[in-house]
Amino acid sequence: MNQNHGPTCNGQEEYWSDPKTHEKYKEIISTTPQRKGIWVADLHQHEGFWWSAYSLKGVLWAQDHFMPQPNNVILSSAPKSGTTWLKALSFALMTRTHFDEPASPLLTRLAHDCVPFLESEVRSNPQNLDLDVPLLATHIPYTSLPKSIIDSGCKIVYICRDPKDVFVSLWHFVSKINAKAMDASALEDLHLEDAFEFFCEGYSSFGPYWDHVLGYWRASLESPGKVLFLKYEDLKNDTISWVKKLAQFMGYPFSSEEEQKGMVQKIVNLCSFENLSSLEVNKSGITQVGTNFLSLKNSSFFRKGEVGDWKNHLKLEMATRLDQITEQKLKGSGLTFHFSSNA
Ligand code: PAP
Repeated sequence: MNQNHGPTCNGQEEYWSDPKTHEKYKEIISTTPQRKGIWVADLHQHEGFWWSAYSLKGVLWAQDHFMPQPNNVILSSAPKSGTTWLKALSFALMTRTHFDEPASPLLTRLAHDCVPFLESEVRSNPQNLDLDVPLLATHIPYTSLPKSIIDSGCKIVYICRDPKDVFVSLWHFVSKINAKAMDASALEDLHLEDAFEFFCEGYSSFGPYWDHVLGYWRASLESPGKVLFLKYEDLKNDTISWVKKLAQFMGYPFSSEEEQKGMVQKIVNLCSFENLSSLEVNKSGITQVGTNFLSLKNSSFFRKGEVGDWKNHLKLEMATRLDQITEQKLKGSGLTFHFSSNA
């Protein structure tokens, strides 16, 4: 256990696979365009997106080997869009008949430790998939998802967020990791202005952000029964209604008896930022990314949990620029973010 509870990286990935496969992926990655971006290590371009080498190995593995169960529900997002919240809500919804609320694992485990990521925890050890709670998460863009997922009957829930808040959240998160972790070449401070340029240009982990969002948006229009598209802000504004929609979509609808007993509100309360961020496990615990790759403070997944915190960090011209990029990228798609930089 890391005594100072700072983020660490021992650089050792644990492989489920044989050394030959590992070498093959290393070879593929070594031929990709590579550059600095918003992440603690260089990013690699593959299939139109920028990835850390670690995540890219994860997606290559998933594309080659992952076979979902038909009842799997995939929780998808670009980083810092609301993944932790969506994981907590979905886990609480699925397990509400197994656990009485006081005994929910969410009270003693970080949401990330309840729902594994495909490209890290599942890739490290496919047994990390809990067959009783068929949830798994991913940051993989829609167009790079394993064909086995696309062709399956699995449902996908996607959450996105105002890019301005995503950027601010991401910058804080990466700055915290940068402080101590990873290799020496990645130890430089990441200034807000530089990070902002990277984000606008799409050089962020799993970026460009807008392309990530649009891939799932289009899929949700084409297959609304397969892909549920959520916005963090909607979930914040009307959590009860969206949690009911989520439950219905995942195939775990609330019965009228549950509704009468206040079960929806109980789940909303359990998974609220205020509740989760105040739990001991989320204040002082540590989580491992992959089996043993990177350890992070659980508290780094809970910062403010607000809509519009960008106002405290971005100059007006930065906000306006991001809004313009958003407008331009989403033009004609039917998707909008009604969050003006003057709000
Ligand atoms: P990840 O992609 O690394 O898993 P993710 O959970 O998507 O991160 O995003 C973290 C953001 O969600 C943080 O936003 P902030 O930096 O603007 O504060 C975090 O505070 C917020 N968050 C975490 N849990 C909740 C929750 N239960 N309700 C609302 N927001 C939450």
